Amino acid sequence: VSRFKLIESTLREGEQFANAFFDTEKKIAIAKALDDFGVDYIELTSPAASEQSRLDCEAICKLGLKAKILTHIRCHMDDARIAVQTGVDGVDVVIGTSQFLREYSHGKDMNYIAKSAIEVIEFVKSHGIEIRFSSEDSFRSDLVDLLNIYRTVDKIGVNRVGIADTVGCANPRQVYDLVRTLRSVVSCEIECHFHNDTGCAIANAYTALEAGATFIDVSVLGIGERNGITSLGGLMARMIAADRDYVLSKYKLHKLRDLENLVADLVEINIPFNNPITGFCAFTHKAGIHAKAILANPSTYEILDPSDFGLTRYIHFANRLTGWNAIKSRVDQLNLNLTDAQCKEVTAKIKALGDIRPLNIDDVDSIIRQFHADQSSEIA
Ligand code: HCA
Ligand code: CU
Repeated sequence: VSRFKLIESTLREGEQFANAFFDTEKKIAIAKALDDFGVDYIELTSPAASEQSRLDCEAICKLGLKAKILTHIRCHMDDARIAVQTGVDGVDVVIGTSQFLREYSHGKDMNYIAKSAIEVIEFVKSHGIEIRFSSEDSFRSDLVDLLNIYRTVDKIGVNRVGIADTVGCANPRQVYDLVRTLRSVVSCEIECHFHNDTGCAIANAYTALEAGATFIDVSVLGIGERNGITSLGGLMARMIAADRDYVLSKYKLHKLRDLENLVADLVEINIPFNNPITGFCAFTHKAGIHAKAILANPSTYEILDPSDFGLTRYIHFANRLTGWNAIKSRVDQLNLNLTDAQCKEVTAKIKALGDIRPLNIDDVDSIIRQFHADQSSEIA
């Protein structure tokens, strides 16, 4: 799973998010931030989509970023001719192969799909740039049809073939089976694209890597059609838990939060509370039992180390689930001196008030300070 690469699609799939409208300046800001983070590829909206999309694609190609620039087109010569003129490093071609898309979208049969795929691929290759061929709605496509088309394009020579779970229906076992089968059929690299309608987008991406895929499509915060795709941050969380050294060596994880904030601001959303890594409580420990162990050794209750992302953990001590170890650490922070027995006593007072109403930090600090003052005056 470790040697994976990212195809970052905030500027393509992400533009299909309900709230997204990126003008040229915003696209450039996002592209630079993604490049700075270290993504391998940046995928852009088709230059055939609109005149401004074409101009923006050209502008981003001229930035001289380290990341390779791709654009995403329909499997059609009209689109391909425009794409190869933009200065991109590669083209991602997609065509629907499921019964649904063949009937209700483009209306073409598998022979026509194969013919146009060959034409488009040979044309793009003749311009000396990378080419990926992907089927849309792969998991609801006929397996024999799918393998035939992938075998055909692999023979002509493509850099990657792609599998797309366009409707988010796939589960990890189906992903494993399809990628494994495809791995035995083609010699090129395999890229995967997962929508998150049933909450499997990160798990499916991980499983695809286990089965032999090497490229994963992501977007910042997962933005995309409907509820989006595998999120960049979520995949980073999953992958750092699997191979920390590789992930740390490749991506500037300290920039994740700023990158997410940039995109969240541009599309006017908040970072979800339960977002991997950057959700506001992702490194907050609350129950007394957890706080005690975290203070002794953070790995007891943390699979991710917040400092890998330039973040810090937080021990939530102002609540009735707190314990005396958490309170003792607060006492230390306040620079006060209490024995363990006294800490236990003051913790009981805090918990008693916490049973009556929600507590804030000031409540706890006042109780501690009052208790401390009482102890000192008793001694005096
Ligand atoms: C879409 C297309 C796509 C393409 C994925 C790919 C999908 O329906 O908007 O090129 O691999 O989800 O099928 O995003
Ligand atoms: Cu998609």
